[in-house]
Amino acid sequence: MIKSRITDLLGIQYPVFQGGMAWVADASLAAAVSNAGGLGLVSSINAGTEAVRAEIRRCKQMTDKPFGVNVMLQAPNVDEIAQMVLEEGVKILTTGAGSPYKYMESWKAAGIVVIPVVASVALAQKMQSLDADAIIAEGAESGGHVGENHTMALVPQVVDAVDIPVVAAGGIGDGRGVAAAFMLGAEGVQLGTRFLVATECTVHSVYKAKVLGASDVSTIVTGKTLGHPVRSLKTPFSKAFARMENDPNASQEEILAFGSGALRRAVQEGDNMGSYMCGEIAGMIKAEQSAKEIIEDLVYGAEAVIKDFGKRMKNKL
Ligand code: TUI
Repeated sequence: MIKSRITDLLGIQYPVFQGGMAWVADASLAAAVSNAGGLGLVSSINAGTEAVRAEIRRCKQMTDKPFGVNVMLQAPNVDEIAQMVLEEGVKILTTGAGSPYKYMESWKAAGIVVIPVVASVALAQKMQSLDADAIIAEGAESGGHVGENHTMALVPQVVDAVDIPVVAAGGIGDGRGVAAAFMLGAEGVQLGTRFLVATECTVHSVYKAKVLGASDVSTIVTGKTLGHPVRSLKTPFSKAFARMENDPNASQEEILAFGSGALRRAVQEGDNMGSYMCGEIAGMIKAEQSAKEIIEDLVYGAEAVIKDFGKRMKNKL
């Protein structure tokens, strides 16, 4: 059984987090992951602050295990969300897409365990100095908003730069990825894409079908020209977006308007002109499974490859 400072810090059975995916990570998914022994996360990107509050309350009803909330720092209502999580007595927070420095003092004073997602060593060190309890180092293999470094290079550099525990994210799809993350020095893992096809994940069936049908070359990063790179499945929408952002005649306003609401359209409507955010490991996912089956496959799969390692090598180490 893989235990680490992360399982101790959070009081969870397995060091496996479900990414707090925008519009996707609702109470249904988060509670299922927490009930299965991992850490479920409710996304703060939903139909407004009150909708997120309702999901947090629903999650409390659905599990008595620890769960957290992901605060997306580029959301227009982020100040409201930062206050609402205090009002709701949320015990664990992750943050994404920026620096949560503005909120750290109030969250820590309330006794919240704060685990920022970082995409660089510099931000990891800054977060440690602001009293973060752990760090999620997310490589650019992940779906959604991405940084520049990839997991294999990012995780060991962050591990060397901080003393707090590091959770690896981006490019992890099965037990082999979990084992590799631990070899790089991580003490936990976070996965989004694999949980997109969990039975308890409420995304549109078209979204799940697209992820299940994906291969290793099915994703594309768009939005670099806007300073907001996003990895998603190659679809008529993402290809049109890529063309538009490289078209000198298209204005920033036009491009932003074209992208506006696209993730929600994919998640809720299965719209072909939606944005199907998805990580590079999609090609590995072949079946819809319950959150419990996914977590057990990850944890026992990791243990199996670690135990088998000696047998697969030609020489004894
Ligand atoms: O946040 C994410 N992934 C996301 S958020 C999101 S919401 C959305 N995006 C576009 C359209 C509609 C909705 C979708 N995916 N992952 C965590 C993450 N954070 N990855 C990378 C980073 C990051 C990058 C730079 C964190 C901090 C950072 O720091 C910059 C700075 O301010 O120093």
